[in-house]
Amino acid sequence: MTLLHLSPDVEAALAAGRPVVALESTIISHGLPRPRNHEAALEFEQLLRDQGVTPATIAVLDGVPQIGLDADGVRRIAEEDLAKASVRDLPILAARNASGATTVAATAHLAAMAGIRVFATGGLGGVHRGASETFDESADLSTLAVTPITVVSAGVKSVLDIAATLERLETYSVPVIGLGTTVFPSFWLRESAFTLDWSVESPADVAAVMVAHDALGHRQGIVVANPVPADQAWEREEHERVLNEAFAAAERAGVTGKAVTPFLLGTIVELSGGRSLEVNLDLARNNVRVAGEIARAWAAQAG
Ligand code: PSU
Ligand code: MN
Repeated sequence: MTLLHLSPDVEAALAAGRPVVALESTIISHGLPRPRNHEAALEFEQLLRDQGVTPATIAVLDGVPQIGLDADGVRRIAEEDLAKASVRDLPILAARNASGATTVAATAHLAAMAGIRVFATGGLGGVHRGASETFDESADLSTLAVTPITVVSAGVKSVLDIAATLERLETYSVPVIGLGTTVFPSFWLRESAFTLDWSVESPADVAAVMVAHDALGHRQGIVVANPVPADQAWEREEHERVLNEAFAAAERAGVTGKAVTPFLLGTIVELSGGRSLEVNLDLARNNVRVAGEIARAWAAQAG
């Protein structure tokens, strides 16, 4: 059994202490529609290369966790119907030589195993609305409690229970740091009803927090909340209307469990006539760029 396969680029960059940023594959396989997902996967990688940062898109292919994909690997996560794989699914995929697109949790876990310290995604998973009845809470949170990686996201989607998600991150001692904001963003919108205790002004400030985090012996993740730029955010009223309709559709369709997030995302793209998708892509690009800058600052202080 091959534990991890590092692409030659990623292996060389890590060995030399050059900046590397992990990218997840569930956003490509399940979070974005085809064929835009394939273009997006390639674009996110290119944005990092343009910054002098090595991209490490992570997925499990034929039983082997891949840290960095070649062109065919990127095509596969975009075109094949891959299972959505969280941390608990990894040993099963490995033992059966099966493939899966990794969630934030599984990507963070594998990236940290490979020694990668910075990760860009769109939105973090969290506590679902109604979780006090259903117990539906993403393993993204429990994984970040035990995984030393800095995740850049645009907050969590307003389809989740944001208050409960922030409480859980507090319980797990995962720092949540606003980048240029003291308000927690809600994915398509720059704001939510929740303020943050801590805000920093620059990617270098985040790297400084990472250094202190390590020095204190902390082994948790760090969440960097990076709001979508104002001119790219979704219009608030349209956002409210579409979300309400999507929740109603999920209830009518009887969707539950891990199918909920992909269902809502797909329905929201449809009901918004593609507008939510454009915002999703813009915020993800923005997170990738910021993660690249954090990785550069991190590599600079280490070297
Ligand atoms: N948020 C997004 N797009 C996504 C996801 C979250 O904006 O595609 C995916 C991520 O991979 C995240 C996962 O890790 O959904 C969370 O799913 P669940 O709630 O089933 O853990
Ligand atoms: Mn769930």
